Amino acid sequence: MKIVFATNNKNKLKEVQALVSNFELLSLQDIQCLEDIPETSDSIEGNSKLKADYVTKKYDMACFADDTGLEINALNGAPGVYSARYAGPGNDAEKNMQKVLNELKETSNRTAQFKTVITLNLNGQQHVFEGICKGTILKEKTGQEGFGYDPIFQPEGFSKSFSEMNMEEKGAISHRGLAVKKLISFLNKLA
Ligand code: ITT
Repeated sequence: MKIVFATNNKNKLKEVQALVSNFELLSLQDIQCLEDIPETSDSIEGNSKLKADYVTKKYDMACFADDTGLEINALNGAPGVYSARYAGPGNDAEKNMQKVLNELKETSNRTAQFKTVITLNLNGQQHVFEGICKGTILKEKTGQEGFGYDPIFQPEGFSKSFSEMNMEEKGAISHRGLAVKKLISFLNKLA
């Protein structure tokens, strides 16, 4: 079975590719979808659906999309759905992390969670899978791996950041890893 993963984020594509073996993953490049897919919803769930629906409507293909946000408790769930553009347009990870670190300077509650919502469109039906990874925001960036907010996020039960983990370690416990495992187990039941 061939399924499009509707993402322009190469890191996400790599992470999911490493977890999937029971179906063939097509990227947006593979189907020549080179435009920016609008993410205009005010929720993570909504943007996940918008991205999957865009591809299914335009290309009539089975497709899933991932929308992810970092929710920080002391910031009332921000940056949340605005995680990519928290410090302004351009999806600048350095600026986004700096903004978070500045905002938490005076705060002792550094608890947070990553939330991924995957929407799958398959055979005219829509299915939703969620993954949550709880943790804390570190006081400074640590590690070289990963992307986005990984250098400042330490998952619960670990004493290192996501950026100090390799892709397999992160995938085993991460928000995306958990959501993708639910997706895979759903697809396995259909086979
Ligand atoms: P697509 O919409 O094309 O999939 P995106 O980068 O815009 O890619 P999202 O809107 O889902 O993806 O994610 C928002 C931002 O959240 C993303 O740009 C990263 O900065 C951050 N992010 C997402 N997943 C992450 C992860 O696993 N680790 C660290 N940061 C992550």
